[in-house]
Amino acid sequence: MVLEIPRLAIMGHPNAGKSSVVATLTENDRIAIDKRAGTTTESDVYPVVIDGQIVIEFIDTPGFQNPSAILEWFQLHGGQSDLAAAFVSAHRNNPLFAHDCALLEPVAAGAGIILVVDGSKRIKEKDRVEIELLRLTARPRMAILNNLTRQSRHLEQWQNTLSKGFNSVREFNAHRATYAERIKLLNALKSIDQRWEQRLEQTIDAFERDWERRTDQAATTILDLLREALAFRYTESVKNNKLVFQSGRDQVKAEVMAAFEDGLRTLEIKAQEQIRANFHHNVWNVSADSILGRDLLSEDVNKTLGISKRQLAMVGMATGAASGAAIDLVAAGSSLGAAAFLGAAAGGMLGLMGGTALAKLDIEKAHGTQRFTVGPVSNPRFPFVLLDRIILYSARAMNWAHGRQAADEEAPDKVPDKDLPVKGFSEALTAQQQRELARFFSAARRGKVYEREDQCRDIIKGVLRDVAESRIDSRADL
Ligand SMILES: Nc1nc2c(ncn2[C@@H]2O[C@H](COP(=O)(O)OP(=O)(O)O)[C@@H](O)[C@H]2O)c(=O)[nH]1
Ligand SMILES: [Mg+2]
Repeated sequence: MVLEIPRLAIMGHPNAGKSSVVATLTENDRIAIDKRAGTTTESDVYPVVIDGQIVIEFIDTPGFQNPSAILEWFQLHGGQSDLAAAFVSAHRNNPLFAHDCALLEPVAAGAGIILVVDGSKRIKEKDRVEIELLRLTARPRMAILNNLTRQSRHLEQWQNTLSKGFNSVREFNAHRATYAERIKLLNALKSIDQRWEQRLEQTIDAFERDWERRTDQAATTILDLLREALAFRYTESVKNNKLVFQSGRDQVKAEVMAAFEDGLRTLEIKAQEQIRANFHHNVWNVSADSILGRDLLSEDVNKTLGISKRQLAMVGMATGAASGAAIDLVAAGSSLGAAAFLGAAAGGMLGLMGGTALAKLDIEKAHGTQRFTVGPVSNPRFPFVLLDRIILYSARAMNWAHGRQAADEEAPDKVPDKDLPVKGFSEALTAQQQRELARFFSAARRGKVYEREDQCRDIIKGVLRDVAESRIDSRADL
């Protein structure tokens, strides 16, 4: 059976946050927030498309202008079965009512209603008029308290007033709402009107399947990143005549090391772009002082993320030190620990993570040239750091409300950065899970396929699900 697509008109005062609510519900961060003044006379339809099918439509309406004229007419024509439709057909050709018709048109055409109010403001007479006239439309309707300035003084009064005209009244913050809260909102809507139950059920199913698929896709991106980053090497052949003096050799070493590090950074950025697209983000800024704004290879990131020394030692034992921890700082023959070399060349900063070299530098002599190769990563903590960082990024992508957009960083409710998580995610895994990942890492370093990769995928998906449910980052401005 093909059911009609649910359509919901988002109504309310100008500046109540209607467009922000639509942006969050449709995961569309390109909707113009704040641009449409109260004079706009058209409604914009925003469909949600999953698998090429429209599963729900939200209609961003112009704000109410003169609701008392509509209410008066409704009260005079109380006998009509569908007041919104009757109002529109009676006033369609009257320019004086153009705005009111535009406003009621989606409702007249059968849409359900979501009224958005700014719960931080005091209730005015105009609000009561709107509530009453929407009640008279007899459409499935829900009211949303979008608490713009986080004032709770008036919330209870809003709840009481709204519940007179609406079957469901919910707090829903357009800037903070997560996937789970979006689903809860649709579920609440489903239960208020039986006629809508089935179609919304279908919509919710589609949302849930889509989210599951995106979580799986994110896990694929993360596994690919780890595999590619851990197998990554950078090689450059240099003519012997450039290597006669120590300074020439030092320069080449610094260059290949820098190129190697940039290669790792590029792989991370590629994975981040995939994650961002997967969760439909086009505009967002990551604050420079967050752990996501720092350089991947900085000591800050290394200190904050990854697993503890103790855990690392246990994991190292479990994998028979195959992680390569043993080879750092070795400077023998043509093979130099990158840290040892950098200690001399760059003050010991570059290539070091937690006092351990990131990777090994090999120099192979051939006819008239020398081949410098850096990689693969030998630092045993690095894969856990890289994993934690991409999970942190995913957490942000999963939980960052699309209605918030990027320009919001000056907003009064911006959460201070001190709420940043101080630990990585991998540290909270069980020893067995860490060992499983460590085995995958050591296979990846050798460019081998890990036969139990599915277990790693499950571990990563488990972390992503936790992150989406506990909204780890919507509190912290990552
Ligand atoms: N702090 C905060 N600001 C919000 C929230 N929702 C909307 N706003 C801001 O309120 C203003 C009006 O929002 P908009 O969605 O354009 O309202 P509309 O006129 O009803 O469509 C914009 O500056 C938004 O960024 C919210 O949940 N929290
Ligand atoms: Mg708007």
